[in-house]
Amino acid sequence: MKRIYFAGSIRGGRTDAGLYARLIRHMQKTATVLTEHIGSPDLNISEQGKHDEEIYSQDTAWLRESDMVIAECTCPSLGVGYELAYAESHGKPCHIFYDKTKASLSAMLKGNPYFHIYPYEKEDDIYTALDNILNEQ
Ligand code: 6IA
Repeated sequence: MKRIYFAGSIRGGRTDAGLYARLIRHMQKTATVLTEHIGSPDLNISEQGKHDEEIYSQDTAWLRESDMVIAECTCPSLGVGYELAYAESHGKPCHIFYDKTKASLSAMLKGNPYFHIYPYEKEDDIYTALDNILNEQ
């Protein structure tokens, strides 16, 4: 099974946590999602500092082990931006989704031809694109 690193906002804001959980559940039908906690409704985002080195070390290890990165970028997140640059530097395919009715993606992602960008209007559009991505690579 393919190993997916799913990236979504945590300290950048949890508005889309429910969407992340639905996307993760969908991908888990055909792939292994290394970061299923991203969709968890009870991440304590006010907790600061204590475990940050462990989180960085674990997440960068998972990025290196992954076959590809799927990122949901409607809610801007410094961590997700960092992860995408890290994945690019390790040659991992990166697929970036964002709701074009709600957000304007950073030029640093949109302007980089390395990234596969999927602006969407309806959540259903994401599942179709995800199925194509997971079947192709
Ligand atoms: O800057 P952000 O926090 O929005 O960055 C989100 C991205 O960084 C996600 O795609 C995660 O892969 C990673 N990340 C950030 N915080 C955590 C985390 N925290 N655990 C795992 N990955 C993380 C646990 C809870 C914490 C708030 C104490």
